Formats: sequence, C-alpha cells, structure tokens
Amino acid sequence: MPLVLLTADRPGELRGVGANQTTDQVGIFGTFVRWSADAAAPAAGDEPGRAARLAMRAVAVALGDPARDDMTGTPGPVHLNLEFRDPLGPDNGVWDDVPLVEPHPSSGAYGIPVADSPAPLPEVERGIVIAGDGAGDVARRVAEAHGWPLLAEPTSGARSGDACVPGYLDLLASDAGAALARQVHQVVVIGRPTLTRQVQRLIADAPALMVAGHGARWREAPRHAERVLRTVPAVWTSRADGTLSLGDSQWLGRWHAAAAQVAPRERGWDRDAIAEAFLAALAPGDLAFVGSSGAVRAVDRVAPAWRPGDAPVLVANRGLAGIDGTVSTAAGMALAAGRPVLALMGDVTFLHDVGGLLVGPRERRPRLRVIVIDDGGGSIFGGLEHAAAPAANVERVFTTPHGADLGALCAGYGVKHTRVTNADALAKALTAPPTGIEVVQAKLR
Ligand SMILES: Cc1ncc(C[n+]2csc(CCOP(=O)(O)OP(=O)(O)O)c2C)c(N)n1
Ligand SMILES: [Mg+2]
Repeated sequence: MPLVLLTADRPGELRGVGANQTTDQVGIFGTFVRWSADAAAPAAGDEPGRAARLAMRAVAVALGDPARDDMTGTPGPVHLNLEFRDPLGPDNGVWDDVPLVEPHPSSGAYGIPVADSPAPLPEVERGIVIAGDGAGDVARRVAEAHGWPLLAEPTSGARSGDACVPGYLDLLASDAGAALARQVHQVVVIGRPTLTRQVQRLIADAPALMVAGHGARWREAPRHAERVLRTVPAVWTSRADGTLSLGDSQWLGRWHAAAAQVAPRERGWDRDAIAEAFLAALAPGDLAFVGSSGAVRAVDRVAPAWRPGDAPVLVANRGLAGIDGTVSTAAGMALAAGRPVLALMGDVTFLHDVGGLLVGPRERRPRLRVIVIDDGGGSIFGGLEHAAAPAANVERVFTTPHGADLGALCAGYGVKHTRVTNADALAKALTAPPTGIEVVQAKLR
C-alpha cells in the first residue's frame, strides 16, 4: 500500500549531542521501506524546488509506478525524515477546526492486478487455487476457468462462486480431505495466505507451485515456487480449449462431495457462533474489519462462499498479523470510507489498542461497531503446542487473562457498551447500523 511517512526531526546540529527529545531516526525503518531520505532543514540560499523534487520522488516510489520508479516498481511505504529548526511555533495562517477532508472515493480496485502476459498455466486436471489476503476476485475466475477447487481465506476478496469450497478447513482436517490433498498436482497461490497450517502444508507439499502475490517479491515467496509473479496473467482466467463448465470437473466435484460429508460441528455459544452473527449482520458490499488470532480464524471456519458480487468487504491486518492498532485501523477504515464499519476482534486485541476508542471533540467520529470476543485472554495458544507447558505457566505467559472491566473502559471513553451472553442478544445488538463508536462485548466465560 503506498504510504509516505513524514517524520519531523531536530536539525543536524542538535543530533548526537544529548539535546532533549532527540533520537536517531535517520533510516529508522530499516529495510521495511522502499526508500528513505533525510532532508536538511531549509536555509537561506537553498536551491529552489529542492523539497518539491524530494516529495515527487517519494510519491513516485511509494506508488511503485514502474514507468517512473527505477527502485522496485512495487508500491509500498517510503520515509522522508525532515529536519526543522526554530522557530517552530504557529504562524498566523488559518487552521481548520475540523478537517474537512472528504472520504477518499474507493477506486473499486481490490486485489492483485491482472496483466497481459503470455504465460499460461499448465493445464493439469488436479490443480487447486489458494486465495490469500488481498487476492481479489481474479482468484475465483482462475479457479472457475480450470475447474479447480478454490480455497479462499475470508479477506481474499475471492470467497465466492461455485468453485469455492468454504468448508475447506474441516475438510483438510478429515481423512477424505487429506487424501484429496495428496492428489494435488499443482497449487496456484494468489495473494498472501497466512491463516492455517493446513494450507501452508498444501503449499509446502505442492509438486508444482505458481505464486502471484501482492507485489510478490522473491523473499516472500515459498522457495520452491516455479513462478513468482507480481500480477495475475490474464490468460490464467481462461482455458486454451475454453469449453469446461464447472459441472464437468470431476476433480472439483470430489472436493465438494467430500466437504459435504464432513460432519457439522456442535455449535453452542462459542467463538464460531459470534463469527456467524458478525457475518449475518453484513449486507453485500458492507465494510468489515477482522482482528488477528481467533477472530479471523473463526470467520475462516464459518464464512460461506458468497454469490459473486454479494460478498461483504472483509479486511484484516495480515502483514505481521499483529494484534496492535486494531481498533484504530477499523476506525480509520470507517473514516476513510465515510461508511459504517463492523469490526470483530479478541479481548486482548481490543485492550491492546483500547486508546483507539478516543476521538477528540473537534474530530469526525467514525461509525464503528466493535464486537469483542471476550474469552478472558489470548485463547489461541490453548490450541497450539504452547498448551503443553504446565497450566499455570501457560496462563501467565500465553493466555494472559486481564480482568479488565470493558464496560467501565468504554464509559471512560464515552462509548456505548453492550454486553451479550447469547447468540440472540448478539444478533439483536447488531440490527441497526452504528451511529458512532460502540462496543458489543460478547462474553464467553
Ligand atoms: C503486537 C502483537 N503482539 C503479540 C502478538 C502475539 N499474539 C498473537 S495472538 C495473541 C493473543 C490475542 O488474544 P485475543 O485478542 O484475546 O484473541 P484470542 O487468541 O483469544 O482469539 C497474541 C498476544 C501479536 N500477534 N501481535
Ligand atoms: Mg481472547
């Protein structure tokens, strides 16, 4: 995502001499930015246009415009570190009270770009398409063109259509699913899958692997990938003979049949039930944000395959899959889009960024409803190898129960709070769209 980070710094003469509030921030983002530059404080006699040239270059590199950028051609963050010298106080200019920035109109372009390229996919029978975060609808079209099953993570933007196997997690965990997985000849990965070990194993074991990723870079692709592409070749969305209809694909039929055989889970008042209520509250095209850890995985387990065009827009921070900044990301999404956002996140995730609930009286308020899955800590670790340690250690180091009073916290921020302990009450709390910021605490235990 193109991003220009402007950091304000002390002027050169105050660096490295113990001046107050001065740290070394030159190149502070290391290799995480596409480019960075340190701009000296303006001085009399500066060459005209110096700052503008720097700014234009920063924007060009951030946009990853291959025509103008000889760095990487991949959009991403850049860093301009700007020196300032006294005086630093306000001038007499007019400052807008409330920023009057209109929401950015959505470009409608989501997902890996499609490009003309003469590299068709080998037309094996037993292929599979894995759509990870940010893949976009093109992944669905690739799967449908070849009659291959589509395993689409919820934030892929591709979880729709008749090739999609929404129950793939339970399927891959079953004997029938494991048997099918062993017969896969070719795996096509579009976007960045991060959610499950089953899918990572499918990729690791792939006899042939093609990757088209978000600005795919070699260092982020599995090492055995045969092709790593930044865009999806348009030819991938069609077959040379062009005649296949989905119903003709026996391979796909076997996946659907096996998925239908998997016994449905017992469903009580649990994380999956909360995720179902979250999804049920979303209309086609609605914006929603999903937190890391258990929240996004519950959505992956229970989300359906939508009809193409009918899916809500599900977004997550899958970069490092952090639990940090989650409330703020969802609030920023609501402000940027100028539309209501429904967010689902765990209790530790919520507490990590609870300060994101605060909106100053002169600022625009997002229309944001946060559903907190309150299971008394970070419960994802209970299902991982971490749980093998003695119980007291697991609790103190991994589960980290907090005992925080979410209702009191919300009250302190002037945010509406509802506590629900069953699915009906949750559904009821989600019926009307939010008018400001509100929190629905779904209490599990
Ligand atoms: C910034 C950051 N610190 C630590 C982690 C490691 N981590 C992953 S999940 C998790 C616990 C999350 O707990 P909660 O939000 O309650 O979700 P749950 O596991 O209960 O579903 C932690 C600490 C992380 N992902 N990001
Ligand atoms: Mg939790």
